[in-house]
Amino acid sequence: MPTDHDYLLNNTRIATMATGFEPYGLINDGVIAVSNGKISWFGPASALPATYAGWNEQDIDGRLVTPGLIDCHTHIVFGGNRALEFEMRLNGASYEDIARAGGGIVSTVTSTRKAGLEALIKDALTRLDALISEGVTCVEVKSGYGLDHDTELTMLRAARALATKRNVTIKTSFLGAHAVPAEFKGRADAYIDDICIPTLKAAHAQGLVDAVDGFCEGIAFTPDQIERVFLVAQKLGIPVKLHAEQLSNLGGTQLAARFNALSADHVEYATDAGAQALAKAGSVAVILPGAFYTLHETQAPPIDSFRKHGVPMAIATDCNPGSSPLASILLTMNMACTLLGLTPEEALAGVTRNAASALGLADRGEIREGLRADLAIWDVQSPAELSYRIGFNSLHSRISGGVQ
Ligand code: DI6
Ligand code: FE
Repeated sequence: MPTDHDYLLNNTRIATMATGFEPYGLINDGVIAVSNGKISWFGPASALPATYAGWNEQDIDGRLVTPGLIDCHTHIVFGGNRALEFEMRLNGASYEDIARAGGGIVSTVTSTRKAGLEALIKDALTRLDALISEGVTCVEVKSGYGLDHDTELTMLRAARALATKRNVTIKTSFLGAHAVPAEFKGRADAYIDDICIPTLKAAHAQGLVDAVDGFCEGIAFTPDQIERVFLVAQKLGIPVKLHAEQLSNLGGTQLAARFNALSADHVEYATDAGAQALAKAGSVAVILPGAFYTLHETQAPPIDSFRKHGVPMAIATDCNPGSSPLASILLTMNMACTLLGLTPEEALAGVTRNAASALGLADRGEIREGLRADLAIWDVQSPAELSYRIGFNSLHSRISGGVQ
């Protein structure tokens, strides 16, 4: 017998995003049965089993249903903003110049340390709500603007708190190796050993860490320093991911692959060999068009290599105050297509199936029996419309864990 929480979505077009059923795994005149927060059946109305007779029905009026969207790389917890640096860049300074002059990530660190838990939650909610309004049901949130023991933990607590304020899944990544804080200037190794690693251990002991991330870059940490953090993550049984080859190539992609990373992110300067390494490791390449756009980057990630070697591609907002002040997953999809040449189908897979893989989540990202009922319902005819429009939100409604 169905409970009050069990229902059928009738008269839908379903983009299941199941592989092997391209384009989009489309099913016309479809039905989705939701039971106990999960998808218990989906398919064409003509094949609906008789056991579903008498269930509550909702007529979706022919609208398109997709998996709930997943933003698998964000920094939405932070204090302050960096509009001033936006102005500086437009007056000729580069992102790296600003970082070296003590601005950039380190300036957000100052505002984040001052903010306190409640203000961090309140500010992050404005960005989370923007994502939710576009059908997002799962968001990854990184630390990395504390860079001291207490503030890194506060950031992760703020991220966890978001899931108690909204019907959304939050996955946390510890990004202690994001930048060298001012008090450790010129002493990156000491920062890794004395702050980053002990803080990771403490955060893990408090259940605050779902993955460990790092920034492998000339203005951040060397592959050797990142490796030291990854070895600790490995010992603790926490999966890793990496900001790799964003501004230059230091071999971060290969390093991530050696640790069977969930993902290598940015990857503008990754090579064909890097793509092969990711393919072998089963890691996802996370493409971040918002940072590419904001920094006027001209080197595009090697999309053709990822395709050729079968590396799954996810896309994400990278929502952060410096290189990607972007809280629109739909605009991200459009940018991935228009700036980087992804197809609309790759863009949708990038915020559903492949984004789930980038977070190690096997229970979502497609419309399939047994998966979580995380769904987005759209006022569009074809799935390509989601990537095609600019600055237009066609979300009709959203279901997270079966709850509307
Ligand atoms: N790469 C990025 O794009 C963000 N962090 C990172 O490692 C930028 C963070 C910032 O500029 O505040
Ligand atoms: Fe990032």
